[in-house]
Amino acid sequence: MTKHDILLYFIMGSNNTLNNPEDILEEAIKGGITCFQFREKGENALSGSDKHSLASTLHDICHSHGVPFIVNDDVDLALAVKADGIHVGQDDTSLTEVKRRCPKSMFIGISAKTIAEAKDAQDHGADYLGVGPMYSTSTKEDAESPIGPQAIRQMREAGVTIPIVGIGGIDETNAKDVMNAGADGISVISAISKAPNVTEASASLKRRLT
Ligand code: TZP
Ligand code: MG
Repeated sequence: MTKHDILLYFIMGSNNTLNNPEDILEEAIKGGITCFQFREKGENALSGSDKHSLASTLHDICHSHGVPFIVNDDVDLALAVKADGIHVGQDDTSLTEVKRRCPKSMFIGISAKTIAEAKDAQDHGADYLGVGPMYSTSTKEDAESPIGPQAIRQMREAGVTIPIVGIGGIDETNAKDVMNAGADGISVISAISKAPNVTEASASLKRRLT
């Protein structure tokens, strides 16, 4: 995984869109997303074989376009579908346990909110950090209060050098501020999954990043 892979990191589960998630993913890929995370969580989330089946389908779409496919917080599923990566939060499976269970080729992302969490993840070999919420968001039911791009700047000043992607409430109006604070990319759910024109929204966000 390189810093380039997380430039425009799209996250989605079946409950983040009123449309067909396969179509949304195809359209987002056309618009230039560089990475995709399957995050099947919250109200009406799929489970069991339905979750597995959607993961496989979305993985196939990613692979046919050379887009890395990452699974959120489900090591069994990541292993079962041979995902390219796994993303875990601070309260999910520990980094040590994820590393023990997953092949070395699978990259690992960790959510971090504080400098201590970021440094700890870096010291334990995380491949990238998801830092947020940058701004207020209604997408994550249990999201904490926003920490702003300043949190990324402070992590950089404290010696965090691994790739960082900002998350939470990011859209066209604030994406550049997140990059300017030291992020290598942005991750978004609703700015893409709920856009009236998914391809155009993705392309437009990407233009803001460089
Ligand atoms: N983690 C922190 S904020 C968030 C997650 C998964 C939700 C991001 O969704 P949106 O719609 O891009 O604000
Ligand atoms: Mg979590």
